[in-house]
Amino acid sequence: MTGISTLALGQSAHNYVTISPGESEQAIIAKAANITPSPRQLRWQQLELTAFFHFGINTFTGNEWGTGKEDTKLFNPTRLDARQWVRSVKDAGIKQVIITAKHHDGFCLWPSKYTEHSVKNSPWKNGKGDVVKEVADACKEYHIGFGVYLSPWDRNSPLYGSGDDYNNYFVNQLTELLTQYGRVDEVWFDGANGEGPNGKKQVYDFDRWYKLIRKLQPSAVIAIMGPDVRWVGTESGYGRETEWSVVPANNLNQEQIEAGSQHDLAFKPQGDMTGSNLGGRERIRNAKGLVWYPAEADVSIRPGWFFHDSQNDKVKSPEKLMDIYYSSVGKNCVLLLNIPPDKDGLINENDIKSLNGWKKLRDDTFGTSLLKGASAECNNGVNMQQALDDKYATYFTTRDKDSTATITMQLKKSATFDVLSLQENIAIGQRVEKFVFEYWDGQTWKQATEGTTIGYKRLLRFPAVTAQKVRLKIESSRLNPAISTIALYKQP
Ligand code: FUL
Repeated sequence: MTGISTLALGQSAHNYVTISPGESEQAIIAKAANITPSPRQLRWQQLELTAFFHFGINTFTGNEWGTGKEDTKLFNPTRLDARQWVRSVKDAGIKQVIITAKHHDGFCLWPSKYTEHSVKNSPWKNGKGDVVKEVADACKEYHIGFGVYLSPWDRNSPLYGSGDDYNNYFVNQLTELLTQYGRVDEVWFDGANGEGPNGKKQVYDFDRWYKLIRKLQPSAVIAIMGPDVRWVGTESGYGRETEWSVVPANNLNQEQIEAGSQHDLAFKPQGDMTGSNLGGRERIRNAKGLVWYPAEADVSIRPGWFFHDSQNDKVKSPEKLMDIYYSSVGKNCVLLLNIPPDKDGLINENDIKSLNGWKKLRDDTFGTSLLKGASAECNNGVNMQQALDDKYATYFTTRDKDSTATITMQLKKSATFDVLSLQENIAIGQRVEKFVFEYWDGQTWKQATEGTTIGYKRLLRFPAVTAQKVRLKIESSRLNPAISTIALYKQP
């Protein structure tokens, strides 16, 4: 037996810690290194690719933000086929979708009992249709995850800005979505919050909403204005070089944490989400608490979030989507790519072409790792080979909790490569702070690439190199690193 099983056994599943005044930096760093995702967060992270479907009254008016005064009669997708939507994204390797059940204009894509502003007063299927159901059913049929976007900001509801009355209305709608469509895997709350008709800002009862979701759909992650998934800070699809999934949570409330199973409800999104490094040593040194709060990078395949005919020639190319992929999934984020259905209720062929081209580029790059079957050595390491197999759960680590290591790998024969893929086993923790990747050119070691954080996945591109011997130097880590994957590829 190696040290692995003991390590894993010693790992208690927890995704937050509190820090007492006066704790040393060393103690704080060790705590950070042992924070791990909750099961729902781990499942979500492993999806890597998710999709948004922005669809609603805006699809028919050409707006991005509706006013809430739109005539429900405008909603009339004559060929709506949610199976085509789900198939199109599944074919591109996407593992979960989120439908905008209600955007800021308040128009509901399902026949909510609590408003007249919905599909039930549209000509579509004579008011008998339910888009949310069609999407949920298609996800079940194609075995992919299903999520809902419910905009807290509602420009149609006369209750908006009233306080409790609006929160009750919101809870009623949320309950419909969480009880009528089977399993829900993600609930996405937007940050936009405008004024109600009385000129007052609505105060959202987040705690109540979160508790309801935990009760009705315990495996769903709550994203953005929620405790499980953090907005990366831009809508470009590009993440940051240094992306820590463990970040400060200074408003963790002791009492609520001690209350046990609902501990994470105490955590509310806070602070600046756009800084260049949210979880580095200088950021966590003075934290009062730390939490596993991983980043989601959202972006639309088109300039707008909703479909506009005028943007049919502005669909992002496969190459652009590939660049986004390297800069989101390849930077420890989950990518949430929006593909908006058109007025007919179908995904446009231009979008499908791009999605398929992007999938092909990924398939052509990430086939078999060139390190498969290579030998690996590391004088203070255990289970070197486990970093080279394709099982995520098995991993390389160091003896004695060493925080540096050099793993030298010898390929069976010389190969040309230009992409490095690294993964930490985040069920153990996110630990690596700095690494360098080098190749032996026959005379000396030369640097191919380097980086700071790894996290769930780090992809790095570099000018093509031909070599038979390579090494990964982990120069700094918060605790012994747990490396699931070291892989090399060649771009087509
Ligand atoms: C933003 C919204 O205002 C946009 O319309 C879109 O839904 C995007 C995903 O989030 O905050």
